[in-house]
Amino acid sequence: MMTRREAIQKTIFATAALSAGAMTAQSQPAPAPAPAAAPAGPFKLPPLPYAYDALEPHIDAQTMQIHHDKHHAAYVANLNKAVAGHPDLESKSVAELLRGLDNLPADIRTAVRNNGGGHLNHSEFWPMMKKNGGGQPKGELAAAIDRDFGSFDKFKTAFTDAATKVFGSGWAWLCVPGQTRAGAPRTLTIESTPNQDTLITASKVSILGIDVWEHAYYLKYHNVRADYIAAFFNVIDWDYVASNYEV
Ligand code: MN3
Repeated sequence: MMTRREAIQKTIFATAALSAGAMTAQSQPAPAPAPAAAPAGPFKLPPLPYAYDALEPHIDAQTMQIHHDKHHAAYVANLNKAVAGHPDLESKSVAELLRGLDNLPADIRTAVRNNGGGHLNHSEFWPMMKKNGGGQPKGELAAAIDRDFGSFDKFKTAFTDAATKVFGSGWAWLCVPGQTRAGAPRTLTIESTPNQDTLITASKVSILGIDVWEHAYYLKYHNVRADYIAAFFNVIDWDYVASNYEV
């Protein structure tokens, strides 16, 4: 079963694919992403919802191209490899596979954890950014950030701190509880996960995340993760993040 949020994201990815196609048809200066070969298997690489250079100068086009077309594509290909020959698993969503990790055959559990997690994390990550992003959220999310962190600046400091402190490769996230009673406050928290682990089994839903693997920033920022984190705030699509909060 897909959750409502997963269903909405599916629609967003599909819409993004259409608009990326539409941009190509017009005279868009930068080529829209066109992954070379669709990987064999049930899992597909979602198209980047903007051109490779859309996030320049904050995140460079070459990093985006390699990150999406090589790294994300590899997670998808390796996830397909892992479930090949398991018809019962091939029909599940990546979220269902990750929720049921403990029930998977032991010989593919780690591959699904790493590559399924990589596929899900990156699929969530791309639409959290946009050309001319940045600024601050509005509306319900802005009020929740003030309520739970004190101010936007205090949130920014806490999120930056969490992203800075991820040891090695991983992610920092702004989250809401996975399930709350109707009418209960949906308290925002900041979490981090190592490697390609997700929050899917932690009863948390990530509404914003930053990839702090070196592959996300090394070409432009080298070892200076702090500069990449600061730049990331210039590309956040707060309307999209707010829509994640309001789901
Ligand atoms: Mn990555």
